[in-house]
Amino acid sequence: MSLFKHLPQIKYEGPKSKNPLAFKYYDAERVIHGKKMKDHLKFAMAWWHNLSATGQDMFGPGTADKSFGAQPGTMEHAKAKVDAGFEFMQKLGIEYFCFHDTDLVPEGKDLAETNQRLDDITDYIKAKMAETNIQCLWGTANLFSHPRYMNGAGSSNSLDVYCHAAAQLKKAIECTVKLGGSGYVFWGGREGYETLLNTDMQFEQENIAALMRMSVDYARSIGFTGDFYIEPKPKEPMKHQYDFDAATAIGFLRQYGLDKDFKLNIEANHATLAGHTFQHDLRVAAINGMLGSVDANQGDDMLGWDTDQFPSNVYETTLAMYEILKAGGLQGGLNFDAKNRRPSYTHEDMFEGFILGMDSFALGLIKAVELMEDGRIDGFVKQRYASYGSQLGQKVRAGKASLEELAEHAIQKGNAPLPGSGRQEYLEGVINDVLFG
Ligand code: XLS
Ligand code: NI
Ligand code: NI
Repeated sequence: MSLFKHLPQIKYEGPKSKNPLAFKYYDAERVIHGKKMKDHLKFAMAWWHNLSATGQDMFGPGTADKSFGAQPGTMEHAKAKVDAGFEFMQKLGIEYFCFHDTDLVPEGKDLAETNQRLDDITDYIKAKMAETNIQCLWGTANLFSHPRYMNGAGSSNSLDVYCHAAAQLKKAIECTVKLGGSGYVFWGGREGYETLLNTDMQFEQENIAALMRMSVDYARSIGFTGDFYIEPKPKEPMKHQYDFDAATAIGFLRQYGLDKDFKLNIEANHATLAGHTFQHDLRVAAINGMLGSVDANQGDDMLGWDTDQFPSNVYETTLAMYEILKAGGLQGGLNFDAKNRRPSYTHEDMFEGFILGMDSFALGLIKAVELMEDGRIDGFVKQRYASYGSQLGQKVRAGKASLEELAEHAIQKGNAPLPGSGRQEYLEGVINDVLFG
């Protein structure tokens, strides 16, 4: 049964097209910068937003009907979501998906029943994957929604909750391996605290690290060869989350010896909540060799929470793709951890959200390549550090200089002149030129 039969196969029609159900920039097979667009932009559908979320918020119920012809809360509905999801991805030419365990099936009366349901649904998904060229980008466990996780999972004060989380992790890893996922994500969810008055921070962080270590060991023992990712986020739902931003997560991974198995999944809206730009966290991950995957969305500067909007800001997608290209691309992909606004509640809106996001990133890719080919930005940055090209500068760079000889250089000069202008306004003009010129 087709759930989206009133909706067409979404095709590339080019920038002049006014057809809302067509791509203007995303041309999957087009080769750019040495690769097909679809290989630069491994777009993924997030099971939770696209197939499960109805637009419910704190002030009212959902507006979107995601029943797909079945009764929510049943296994028929879980299967209807699979059917809808695969039809949706095929119509958009999306080749990857991401999931939480609890997105796939309604939780049973106990873990054993939930696990049985997960076995059944992953059989069903696997069959669909075999019929299509759609793959699993990454899986994860929802260790934050159920009330038992009110204090987190790895950071919980309760050993029983900690073990329950371990059981969910074990099963979610098994599902990810069964579906051939190339990554496994840890988003901290409620791994943080509300008040230090009741919290032993060190105890909690050690426990989180131990749970990650056990997860890696188990996953490797059943043949998982992909990457684990931490997805940093500074706050929401907790006041203070331990994986605050890329730099904090990297420090944590190194402290606990997890950095060989983990990389980062950088989410745009999480970076901005941490007071950074999206590009900043991409760069921090990249220069530490930890840029793994991306949750592609966008926040709203006026709002202090994770609005998870479909990316529309081409200035941002250009600078993000610039970072990604300069880092040599993504091993992972671009998962649309994004949802329609509550008043955009139709099936057409689901398609138009993805078309917006895919086109925004495709245009960002095109413009980022132009920016690299233009060379003015790169050239300026290179020239800005040119003084280190001197003999002494090279010694500094090689870590072979001493404080005495640098001081001697300074004393001979008498006074250090001002460094050259940063020319930010000129550079911003260059960006405008490449974007709109
Ligand atoms: C929430 C997170 C979540 C993760 C997966 O803010 O973005 O959706 O991506 O658990
Ligand atoms: Ni998020
Ligand atoms: Ni996310």
